[in-house]
Amino acid sequence: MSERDTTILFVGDMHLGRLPTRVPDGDDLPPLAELGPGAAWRRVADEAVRLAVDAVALAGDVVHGANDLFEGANELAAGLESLARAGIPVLAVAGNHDTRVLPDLARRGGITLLGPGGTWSAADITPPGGPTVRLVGWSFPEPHWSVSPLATPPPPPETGLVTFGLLHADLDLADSRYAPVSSAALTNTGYAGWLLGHIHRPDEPADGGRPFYLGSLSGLDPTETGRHGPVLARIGGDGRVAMRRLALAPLVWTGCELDLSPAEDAARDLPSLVLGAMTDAAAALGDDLGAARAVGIRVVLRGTVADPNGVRRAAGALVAGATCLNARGVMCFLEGIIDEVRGALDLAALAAIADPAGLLARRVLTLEGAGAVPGVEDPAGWRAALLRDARRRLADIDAMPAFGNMESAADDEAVRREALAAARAVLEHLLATKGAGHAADPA
Ligand SMILES: [Mn+2]
Repeated sequence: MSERDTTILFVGDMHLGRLPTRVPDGDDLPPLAELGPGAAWRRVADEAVRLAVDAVALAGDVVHGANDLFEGANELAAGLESLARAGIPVLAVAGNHDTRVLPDLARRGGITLLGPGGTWSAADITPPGGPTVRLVGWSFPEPHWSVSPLATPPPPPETGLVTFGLLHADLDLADSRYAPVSSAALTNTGYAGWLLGHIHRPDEPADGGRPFYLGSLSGLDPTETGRHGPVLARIGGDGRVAMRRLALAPLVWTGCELDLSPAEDAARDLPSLVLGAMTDAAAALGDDLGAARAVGIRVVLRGTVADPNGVRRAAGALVAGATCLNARGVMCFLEGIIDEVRGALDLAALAAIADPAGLLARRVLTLEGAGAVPGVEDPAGWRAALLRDARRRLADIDAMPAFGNMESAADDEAVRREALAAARAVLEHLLATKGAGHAADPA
């Protein structure tokens, strides 16, 4: 029996050389370079040294691409130097972004590349006093690769030796051009685990030898929400494996919804309502906040308000003003506001008159599913016809190369929501311009 556990720190897509998008210029925020992948990687190296791990393993897309090569290579080198000083080996596979760059960087030293050119190769980690752990990896041979990496089988696991697979691939998408691979087939290899790069949304570390995505090391844009960071694997002498994610990302993204219906004057009160929502969103992060230096928050506005255009103007001013607040000692900034508010309209009264606004109001009521609509004999039948028409138009848009596959997966409910939002927006605009026209026309 070994005297101690073997530990490996696994790192997902870093995209070194890139900077996070959608961070406003604000005096209160740390500089962008302190919030990006380079800063996240420095933290990983520091933590690896502090924990005295036995190896660091990188699952591809380490460097973003040839355009950011110098930035990326410099950032990588900073972390590799401190790991080398501490005697911690670094192993990696290449992804679709660093197919050519990573092997070149590995040749310069500091990284052992696994699976060069679409082969499988293994490296053993043999720390004194700890159990030996084998890493088996496969690297992208070309930026696009439509064949499963398992077309050539990886070496079978050896009895009594804990083996992990390290791979950059697209799980369970047979048509993918990014190394499509089946999760069941990976699980069937009998490895202790498969740690994957490519998809930036992190999964919970999986047990039972099942594959899971490490996720991007630090969220690169507002869609990359949740807890990001490396996964620490601890392997006991009895072969038991424990994995947990360390929330080391310097920048955390989150979102929240704000219902404006109860507000007395939503446009006037928007700044304080948004600040309240941001404070709640930061508090709701809990442990996901981890070691973050900044939090980007996207607020979705919902509800029915008297003055939707006033709300829109107030929202625009808040976003343009790089709104920041200090919550739990971390700077939280307003990344953006998604406006889904509706104007308070007397739709039935509008629909009773057959002018352009009234005809639109009839459509809105019908799409909302009203049982009776002024001027409409069979609302349910018309609703079905409206949706058929909307689907046909969306199919036309979908056929245009620039919008390919945009809405092809949309179901009837998604089409109804979109059509309803569009009809409401046009109706509100029509009424606003009509009102302005009247006011400017006293004679
Ligand atoms: Mn990636």
